[in-house]
Amino acid sequence: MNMPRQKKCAVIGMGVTGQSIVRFLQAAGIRCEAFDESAVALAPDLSVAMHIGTLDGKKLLTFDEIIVSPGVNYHHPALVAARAAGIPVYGDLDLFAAKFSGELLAVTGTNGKTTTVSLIETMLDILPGGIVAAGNIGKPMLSLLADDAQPFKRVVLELSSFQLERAEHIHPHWAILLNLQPDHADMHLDMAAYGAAKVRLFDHQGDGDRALLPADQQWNTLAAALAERGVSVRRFGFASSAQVVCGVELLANGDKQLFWHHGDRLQRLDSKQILVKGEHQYLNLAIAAQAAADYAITASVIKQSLSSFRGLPHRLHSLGMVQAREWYNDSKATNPDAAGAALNAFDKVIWICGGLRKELDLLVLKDTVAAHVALMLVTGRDTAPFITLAKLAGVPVSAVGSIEKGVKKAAAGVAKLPVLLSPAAASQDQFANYAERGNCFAAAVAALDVKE
Ligand code: UMA
Repeated sequence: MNMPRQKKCAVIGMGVTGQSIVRFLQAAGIRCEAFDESAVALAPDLSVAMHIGTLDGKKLLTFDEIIVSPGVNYHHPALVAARAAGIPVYGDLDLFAAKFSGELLAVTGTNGKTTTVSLIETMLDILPGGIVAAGNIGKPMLSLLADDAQPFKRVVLELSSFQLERAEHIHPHWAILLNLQPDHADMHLDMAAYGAAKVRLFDHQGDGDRALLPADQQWNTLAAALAERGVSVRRFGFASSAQVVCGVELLANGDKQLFWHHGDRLQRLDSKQILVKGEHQYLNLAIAAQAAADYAITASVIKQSLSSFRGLPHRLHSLGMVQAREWYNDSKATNPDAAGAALNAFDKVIWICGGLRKELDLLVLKDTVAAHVALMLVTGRDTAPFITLAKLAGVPVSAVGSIEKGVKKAAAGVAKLPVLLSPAAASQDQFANYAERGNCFAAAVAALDVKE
């Protein structure tokens, strides 16, 4: 993007993204002012004119361009009005895409993004020039462009629907849509708009680029359109075929096997050699393996990386044996599909759930809960829909209020059964974010072991 020096930009939201945008613009000599609807603490070395309080639509109309953090709703009336007045309103992804000239890999989807991106980063880092991960994973992408003298050669971006929704120019050489499941109903107009945001990832792909899509039929039209443009389109899923190049297969003896392709050669790894739990995690690992194979990482390095991967905190992460049962922190499961995937990884489990439901339909979990849950302990604000779910699934349930009380009650549950925190809801009714909730759970579990 060519920015004339005299233009003036408004930067909306001063979290980590907003601050990285201000730094980027100032380094390019572009004037900017910052807006945030709450009081914020800026990094000590950052100096910018700040406007705190409800976004002032009239004031925003005095700027040439508006750059919006992902957590600020793109449909905020002040931003809608600015767009209607012809002012470009976009996010950090467009600024990044306009400047970054290296190899770009990008991962989107409702669930599994961070695990997949982390593993891709681990495996591709051994290539000359390495790779760095940024985006929704936590590191603002513009922070990678700070040093012009030593540009990154390769970047893998984790992209949320919010980042994609407000971007026009993203063009990854290697791109994947992991899945599309109901979530973020509070920020997108509807499910169709959420899906449309995700597939913007592929809008500018063409000859020589690579796209990986789920094997489900619903993606056939997109796959055909991309193939028509010369994109190498592959699919992933739960059975290998000519089209399905990577995924997870169920063997006749009930075991599961991860598979991916090195060129034409099929590679396999038995799930018994994997430390993480859950079919959904196996799938993320197989996809990361496919990315690594596409970038010519050897099969032995890939297998070693997958076998030694212990998983990421808050994602079906074992906290070990405490009081003769295993405890799992899956606090990142902020929607029903993510929680369902975790529940499916157990034969029977004591399930701690609940939080801010974001208007998502919990009843999709009815059969999974009936099959895998021995006791449901509901925490958080929106208890009623969880209790309805338990009743329809025929599972004993108790509303416990806090995570700490849930842990104490679970510790007294049926002997030896594992305990899973997998909320199926957002955390902001009681916590700043899912990580704080997961840490609270881990601390409560650790406290069980302290002798009084
Ligand atoms: N703010 C407003 N008005 C609003 C909303 C927010 O003024 O309506 C202000 C807040 O007061 C705050 C600032 O905006 O000061 C926060 O901006 P932000 O929410 O965009 O947060 P950042 O700190 O910039 O973090 C963002 C991503 N956050 C969101 O998308 C909500 C981080 O993803 C990401 O790691 C980071 O950029 C770097 O790229 C977090 C996330 O929860 C992990 N993502 C969602 C998810 O994974 O489900 C999408």
